[in-house]
Amino acid sequence: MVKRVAAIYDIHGNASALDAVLSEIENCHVDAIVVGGDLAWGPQPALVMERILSLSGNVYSIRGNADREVAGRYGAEQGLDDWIAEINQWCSDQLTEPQKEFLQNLPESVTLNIDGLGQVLFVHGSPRSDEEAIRKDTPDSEIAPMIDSVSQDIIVCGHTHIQFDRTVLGKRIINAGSVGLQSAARGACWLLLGPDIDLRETQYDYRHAADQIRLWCTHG
Ligand SMILES: [Mn+2]
Repeated sequence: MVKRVAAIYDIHGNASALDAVLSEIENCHVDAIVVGGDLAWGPQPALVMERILSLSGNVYSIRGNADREVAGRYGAEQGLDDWIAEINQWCSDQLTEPQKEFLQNLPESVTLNIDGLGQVLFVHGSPRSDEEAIRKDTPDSEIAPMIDSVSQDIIVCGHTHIQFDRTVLGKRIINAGSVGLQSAARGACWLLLGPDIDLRETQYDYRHAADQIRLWCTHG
């Protein structure tokens, strides 16, 4: 049983957003961090991997679709568009072999028993696929077959980059949102669990972050 857990999903190679969230997490006295997949696909793959791999304490990482694609250098052979293939391969080139092996070998889910909440299942997309989307407005009938073999009462997911908290067929489904590639929010979104469920958004200087990335891309 753990008391408080931070869930950080879809960091997508944004080191500034990750740093902002990690420093806020330090003040929350969590017992564990769940890293919910799609870590490296983005502008700063190596920085993000270094940060994640140097975290101390209980860290449970799960694999997202983009981690699979970066680690495996997915390209046109896998039916991807050219620009996605190019990003996968560029990100892959930024990482060391051990970093890629780490991504490749991550489990697809983790379950934690959290004080006040019980058994919580963490997945990237849906419980049956790392690239299946569950959104705020996905019809219950579409979600039903995705969750019918799940025994836990609470499911935490990501992948679609917008936070929500809804109940479908008796299961509470929470999307942690995205730390680094937000679709709706300005800040870095994540989730604090135990004993409550707290959808968090950490503000950071995204203009400065973008400048840093541009500088780095221009001058290597
Ligand atoms: Mn994803």
